[in-house]
Amino acid sequence: MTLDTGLFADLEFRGLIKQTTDPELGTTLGRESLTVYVGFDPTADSLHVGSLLPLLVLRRFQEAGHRAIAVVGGATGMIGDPSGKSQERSLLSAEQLEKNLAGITRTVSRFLRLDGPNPAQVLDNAEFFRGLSYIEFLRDIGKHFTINHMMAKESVRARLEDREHGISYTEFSYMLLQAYDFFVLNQKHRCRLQVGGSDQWGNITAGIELIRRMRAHSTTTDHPIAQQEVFGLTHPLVTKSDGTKFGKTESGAVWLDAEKTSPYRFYQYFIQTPDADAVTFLKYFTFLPHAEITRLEETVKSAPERREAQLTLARELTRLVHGEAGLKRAELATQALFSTEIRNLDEQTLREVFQDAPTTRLERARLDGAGLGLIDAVAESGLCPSKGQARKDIQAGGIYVNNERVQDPAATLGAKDLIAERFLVLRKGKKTYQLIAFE
Ligand code: 383
Repeated sequence: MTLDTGLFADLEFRGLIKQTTDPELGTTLGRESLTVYVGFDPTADSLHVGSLLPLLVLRRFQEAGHRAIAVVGGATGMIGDPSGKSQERSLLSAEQLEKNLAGITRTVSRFLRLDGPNPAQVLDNAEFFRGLSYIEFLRDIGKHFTINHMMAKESVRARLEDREHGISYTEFSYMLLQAYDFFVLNQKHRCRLQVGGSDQWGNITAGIELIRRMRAHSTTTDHPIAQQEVFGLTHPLVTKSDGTKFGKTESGAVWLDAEKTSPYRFYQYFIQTPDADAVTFLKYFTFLPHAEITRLEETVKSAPERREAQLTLARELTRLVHGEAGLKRAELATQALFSTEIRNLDEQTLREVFQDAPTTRLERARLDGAGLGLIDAVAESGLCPSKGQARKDIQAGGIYVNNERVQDPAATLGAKDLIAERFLVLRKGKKTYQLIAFE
């Protein structure tokens, strides 16, 4: 596989480089194929969009001809990384960990190419610790760290200063585990670069220090990579200009698994990206050529109302994460939200689209005979506060049934109006929705 010498410049253009341990990293990456790794702890059963950034960085390395390794933290997940956390974590049960590990292994694997030329590898660091006793670890690894040095790392320092919460010996030791991973990967897989978010800087540099010391103390000098430099690279943590946390919505995190966050929800999240972040996110999360990103940057300035940058971002990312079919579904659902195409949605999609809309349950028998009066439906669902108000709003043309305006206050609703055989969508004005479910 030929090496793409433009990788480092591409990462720079995309704003993906926060810190490097050596300014010469770019030169090295342009000269030789390195093995690079990123680690993911099994804190949940899937990854959320925050972890997509390092995952895509890893993929950029792979596509540029470097060897990619994703490490899943079967061992480190048992401890919990204190980096960036203001409080001690609660330990996960063995059962939960196993489930999470399977989940994130599956998710990670979806974003890297595991076959063909230059395949990526997914390794569990529980393997690195198998058979290593506590006494051995303290003697061989712990001896290379001074407490003084460990205490100066940002992740630990913040918690040491907070007397109320403090930090347990367990979490304090976390950085040694991650450092040991890098050492093992360097020895066994010739890994020479660790990438992570800027919260990982302390752990990454601890690994580099450990590798140097282990080499200095090693009696075997004939190891083929014993003298080769090892590097660290961090990317910025994703933040949003409006102060909200990236990847969080009112209904929870935005996950990379369709069962946890539907393609529609995922798409909607990115459609709502503020103008000020649209270009940053296009750079971070898409593989679009630089010229196209620059063109979209212009459109944010010249025609922000068209939201072309957001549309492109949502489309590219939904396709990347949920495939062409997932994107289609998300786009159809989005169009249906404002058009009479809503009648063609299936129950699952309808529920997704109206997840946050209030739902009223009515008896199915209400649709029989002469049918359900529109005024009654509008008032009973709470869309209008009273029947009088309902009549006024209907006459004024502000009420829609399945996105179709109905101006006759005497209108009735029957089985023929149902979507997916049991729903009606009432709307008042531009975007106040009410779902009625008949049962
Ligand atoms: C474990 C073993 C290693 C190397 C890394 C790890 C995991 C690492 C960690 N990472 C975060 C996580 O797992 O806790 N100690 O939730 C996040 N990462 C990536 C990225 C990020 C970091 O998975 O900044 C955001 O996603 O590095 O917070 O040998």
